[in-house]
Amino acid sequence: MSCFVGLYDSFRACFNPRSIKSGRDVNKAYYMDFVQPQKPIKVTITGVAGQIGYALLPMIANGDMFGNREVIITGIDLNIEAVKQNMKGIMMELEDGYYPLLKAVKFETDPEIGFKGADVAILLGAFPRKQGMERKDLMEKNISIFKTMGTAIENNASKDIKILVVGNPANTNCLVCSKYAPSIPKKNFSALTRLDHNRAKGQISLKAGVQLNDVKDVIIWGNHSSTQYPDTTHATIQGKPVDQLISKSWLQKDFVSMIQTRGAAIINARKASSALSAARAITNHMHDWVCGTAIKGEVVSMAVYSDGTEGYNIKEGLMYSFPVTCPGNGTFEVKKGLPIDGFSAQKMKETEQELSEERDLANQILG
Ligand code: NAX
Repeated sequence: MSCFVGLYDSFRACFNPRSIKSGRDVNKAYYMDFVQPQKPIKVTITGVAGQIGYALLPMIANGDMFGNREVIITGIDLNIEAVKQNMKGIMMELEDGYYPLLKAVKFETDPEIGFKGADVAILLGAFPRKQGMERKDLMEKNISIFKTMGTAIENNASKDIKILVVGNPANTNCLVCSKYAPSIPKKNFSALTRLDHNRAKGQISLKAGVQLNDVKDVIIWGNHSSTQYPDTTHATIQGKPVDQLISKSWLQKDFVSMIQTRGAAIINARKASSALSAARAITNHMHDWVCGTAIKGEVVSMAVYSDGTEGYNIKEGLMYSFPVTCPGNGTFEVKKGLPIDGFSAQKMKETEQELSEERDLANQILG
């Protein structure tokens, strides 16, 4: 009998995971080797102590952004006592929130430390427009912030980092940031227009009285500003072209201006800007970019670097919002070959013009 036991033990030693052989904790080893084989994703968020940060952190910690991947979150905000106290409180809440996927959370005030090894960056921190402030003054303040962030990313982050700029003017801030991180490919930078995309889908579904998932292929072109063009000419409801169910004049007038001014309407109602819906859109954007869209080939909107190959006659070197598809390996493809009617072409040019002016102003400030 004892010889059978001995034989069994030696078989077990041959075939069991190295954990057993080396005396490691078997359950932990099983989890690390098989259930959670990938390293945690390091996410750095600037402006984390603001209102979007507060809504966003639980979504990331809960796995809404990266599925069942573990995350390490580093928040960056200003070196001001009240902000630091706020960050301490938020960290305590995350510790108390029972988030098994949250491996670690820390806060920093120095971007050179906060971006060390980052795989993903979400840039919320920006200088807000104050009453009576000139566009040039606002741009100056933000250029200095995004120059600092770009430099810190260049010096410290993973070379494969994915960057999402949210702080306004988001598209041009993103362009400035990319300029100061020249070793990171331009295709790794993006600015948020997913909130506008989600708003557009939401309003079409409400108007038509259908489920959100029934609405497909809405597109946001251009800048995250009041010149953006929410385009429904390729969109469908339950597979039918939208303009078969909703009047073209509503789509071209009321709908376009409603989406363009939705942010201001929320500020009027709430006396604060969008936070919950912004956090949700940031989560959708990053999820789709890193993990892929829920439906293969689904069109979503992302502001990305225009390199002139998109085929929509958009100037090179802008962060312009295009329709994109995300296959799920951390890449995106601009959807090409969509027919553009005269109305759309004009709207796409108007928003391109604004982005072009913002870029020229930024370059003029940078000297
Ligand atoms: P808050 O004012 O609540 O928070 C901003 C935070 O950034 C503050 O905690 C502040 O201390 C911090 N901050 C400022 N300068 C910083 C710096 N240099 N380094 C690190 N932290 C810094 O703004 P919130 O409502 O959270 O919005 C954040 C940004 O998102 C704003 O610029 C806002 O305009 C922009 N938005 C962009 C949207 C988009 O779709 N692209 C939609 C939502 C939002 O309005």
